[in-house]
Amino acid sequence: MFVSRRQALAQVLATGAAFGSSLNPERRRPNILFFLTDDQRRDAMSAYGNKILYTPNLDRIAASGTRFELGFATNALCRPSRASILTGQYSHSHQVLTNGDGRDLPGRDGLRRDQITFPQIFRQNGYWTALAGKWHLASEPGGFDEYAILPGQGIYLDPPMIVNGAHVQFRGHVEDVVGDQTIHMLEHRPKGKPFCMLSHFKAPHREWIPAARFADRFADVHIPEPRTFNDTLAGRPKAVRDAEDKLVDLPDFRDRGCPDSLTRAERKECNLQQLVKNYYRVLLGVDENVGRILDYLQDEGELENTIVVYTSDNGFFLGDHGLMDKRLMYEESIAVPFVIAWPAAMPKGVVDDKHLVINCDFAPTLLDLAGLPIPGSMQGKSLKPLLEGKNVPDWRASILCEYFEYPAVHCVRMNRGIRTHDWKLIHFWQDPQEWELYNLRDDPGETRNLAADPKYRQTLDELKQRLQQLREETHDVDLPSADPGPCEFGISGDGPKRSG
Ligand code: SGN
Repeated sequence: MFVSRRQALAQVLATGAAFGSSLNPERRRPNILFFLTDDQRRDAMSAYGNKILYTPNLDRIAASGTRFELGFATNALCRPSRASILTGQYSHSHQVLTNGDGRDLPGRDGLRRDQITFPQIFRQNGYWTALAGKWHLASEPGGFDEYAILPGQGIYLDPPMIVNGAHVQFRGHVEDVVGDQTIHMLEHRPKGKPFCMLSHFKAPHREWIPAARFADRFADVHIPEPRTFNDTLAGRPKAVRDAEDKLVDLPDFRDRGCPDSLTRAERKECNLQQLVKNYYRVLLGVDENVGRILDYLQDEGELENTIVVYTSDNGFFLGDHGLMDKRLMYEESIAVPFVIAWPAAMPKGVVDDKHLVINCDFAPTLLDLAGLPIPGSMQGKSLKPLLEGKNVPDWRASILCEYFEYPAVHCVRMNRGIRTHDWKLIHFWQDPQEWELYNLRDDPGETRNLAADPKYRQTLDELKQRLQQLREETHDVDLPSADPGPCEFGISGDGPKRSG
């Protein structure tokens, strides 16, 4: 059962009485367990209301802490978002702007080992730090005592990994391997130190290959069409209409149940069924392995004093607006699961649906909760007062999102924008420039672009100004806005779309 903020505050005071001081890090330094998935949208978890996908272990984390309803990636792309999580900075500050695929901006590929990250600071302060799973940040992981990473995107079956610099071949499904590696590292950790363990699953990233034991799940389930499935994209920028991310064109299921003989309408529906079912199946593997890791820590008596985070690098379109993939600034693409629990010291079962929180907030929050100083380079805010159930009247009223990977797979042009509680403004800032404006209260599906409507001129101007302010506050600079020309990467990165 979920509790109100007032009840949460009462819980903090009660916990404080029991433990001496509720969030007093001197009591015993908390461990950190950071779960990160790849492309998991916010509602792909039963605690967030999913009625088809049941994720009891992910929900366990939510039940033992705070689940944020307004948690967002500031860049809906893997590598930049991961860099934001680690550094607490926006993409334009950490400068990991793209995945490095396609024509990248020179010198801006991957995270440098000298960039300040939260694991590095935990390590400098006596923590044992480790990483298992997807890294994708090009460089060798810095700030870890131990690591076992998937090279690049990793693969689903029998994945090779790089273990502390050495190439090792593993057998089995990638989520089980990441679960095993996480537990193995925790078992062999130096027991006299607190730990900071990052467990980064590959799922539910493309190409959605589930472990054999989940292959038949949802076979008899009909996946309902999302409310914007048949969005014609009328009134939307050419940049949106031209993006190579239309679900009907997804070729992945041609040999997995959606043959070429289908009509376009049939293929779109077939792709929806196959995509969502397989996306959910690979998440069942994550849920099970998260459960194993939590059980291990519980048996060890460590779970109570471990701060557990569960989140994803970005969201994903599952047929919304007729699309797949992410990169655009619509809700499904930027909204992520955002859960933080510290059973020994923080209120349990809290739902925060008021505060806008972002991936840059994780690093300062974890440092703050552990009583460590937050470096000035970090641009996110500590969520500690929110987690304590305190009222923070001057909390941020808008967030900045950005995207820079063009031309590249899916051909989504560079864009940036801001989201407030009620509005969203999106700017495709390279020539020819285009704008989108949505009223999220009246039009939560983001289908009516109001940018050219004279009635909303004042709102548009105010939001433009606020976007500019946010950029200035976070030291963003203008990049060349010349038309970058056509994109020929297509929906699979191998040229213009293949289906007719
Ligand atoms: C691959 C995928 C794309 C996906 C990018 C980025 N194609 O290129 O669909 O957008 O990764 O994903 S695939 O056929 O090669 O899987 S990200 O998670 O790294 O941002």
